This record gives sequence, structure tokens and C-alpha cells, in this order.
Amino acid sequence: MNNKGCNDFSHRILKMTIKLTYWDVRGLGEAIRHILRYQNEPWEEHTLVIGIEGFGEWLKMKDDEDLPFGNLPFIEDGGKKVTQSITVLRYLGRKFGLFPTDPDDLVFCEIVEQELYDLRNKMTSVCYDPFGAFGPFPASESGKFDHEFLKARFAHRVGERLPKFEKILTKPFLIGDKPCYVDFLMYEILDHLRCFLPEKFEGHENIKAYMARFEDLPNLKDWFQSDKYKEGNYINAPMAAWHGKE
Ligand SMILES: N[C@@H](CCC(=O)N[C@@H](CS)C(=O)NCC(=O)O)C(=O)O
Repeated sequence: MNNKGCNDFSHRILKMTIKLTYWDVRGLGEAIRHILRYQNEPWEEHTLVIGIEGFGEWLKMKDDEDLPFGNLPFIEDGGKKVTQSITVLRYLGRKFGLFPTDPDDLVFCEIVEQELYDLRNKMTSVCYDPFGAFGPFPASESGKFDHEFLKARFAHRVGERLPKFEKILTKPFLIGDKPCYVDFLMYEILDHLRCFLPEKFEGHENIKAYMARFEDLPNLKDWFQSDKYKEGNYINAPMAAWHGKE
């Protein structure tokens, strides 16, 4: 198969166990997990459990001296620590030969990557009450969170955006026959949307076929068929107004 447009220098890199630190939800961590599963490299996870203890660990980690801007998720690879989920995906993409080499492909990938991240952030603000008194976030009386109202507004945007994804997903993967780093984000965000607003996917056959191809990828297929995937695997934290998956 032709891995169009992606470099491959993975053979030159010493294999180390990559460690991912994140909450026990899919959230921003699952696209990273998908790359690691697909690669079938040794990796481990330090899972923070949502609750007093997990929040305590997170607050401590935010001031980690090795992290200029501590945040979750982050990975450790050898001595290197990387935060910002998109930067982590790009880092792993470069490391594993899943990064576009052609400048036009790269610009296209970055546009799609940012579009997906915008959608993800909008969905987060529909699902999490910014005025809730969870963990370290202060309660506020300056606004009222209305999940159903926000969901309807978001559904309108998704209905307008999905045809654009339908139009670009004409190859087996975003830029060729094999996945690049953005495909791991793409599948994950599309699946969040599919779980949240399944009716919006009706008639989008390219998107459905693309998602089925992703679920059939080597190493990922086993994951999607595993009991662990089927039994839990929440998209958002339990305090969210919608935490999926139905
Ligand atoms: N842009 C960051 C966002 C990370 C993020 O929002 N992390 C959550 C925890 S899962 C958070 O609330 N971080 C606190 C903060 O950003 O102050 C990324 O993509 O990694």
C-alpha cells in the first residue's frame, strides 16, 4: 500500500516505553491512545481517577518544573515531556512516520486538525457547565448553563459542518491509503459527534465508510472488539451534562 505523503523514520528511533498521563475518560486522550495502539509500541498509562485524589494529583502536576505549561493529557517519552494534545499527536506522528511530508498535504492536514479541534471545544462547552462547582473551578452566579439549548445550537453547526467532511473523505484516509496523525483525531471527534448527535450522520456514506475503515485498522480492530472498549469508555467526565456513550 502506498503511504502517500508520510515520512517513515521510525526505524531510526530507539524504542522506549511512552507514558501517557490522563483522566480515565476518552476526552482529549483517546486519539493519542489510538495512535499508540495502532503503532503497537510499548506504552503505558498513568490514569488519574476523577475525584478529590485525582484533582490533587493534577494540580500538583500543573506546576511540574519539567513542563513549561503543565496540562492534561501529557506524554513522557524517554526524558521528554510533551503537553497539548495536538502537539502530542504531531509529535507521535513525526516519530512514527504518520506525518505528511508534502507541504500542501501538511497545510490541508493542519486546517482539518484545527477544524476538528474547534468542534471538539464547542462540544465541550455544550457538555460541561463552566459555572459548576466541580473540583478547582469556582461557582458563579453570572450565567446559567442550559445544556439542551446549547446542544440544539451545536447540532445546527454540526449539520452544517458534516457535509464538508463528507466532501473531503474520498480517499481511504485523509491524504492517502494509510492514516496520518490527523486521522486519529478525525475518527475520535467524529465518533464523539456520532454518539452525541447520531441523526446528523444520516446520508453521510463517505464518513460512515471512513469510520468503518478506521475501526478495521490493524491493532485497532482488536481494541474496538475488546470488552474493555465495549463496557465503559466514557467520552466526557461523569460531571458533564452528557458523558456518552449511549
Ligand atoms: N489545549 C489543551 C487543553 C487541555 C485541557 O483543557 N485540559 C483540561 C484537563 S483534561 C483542563 O481543564 N485543563 C486545565 C487548564 O487548561 O487550565 C490540550 O489540547 O491538551
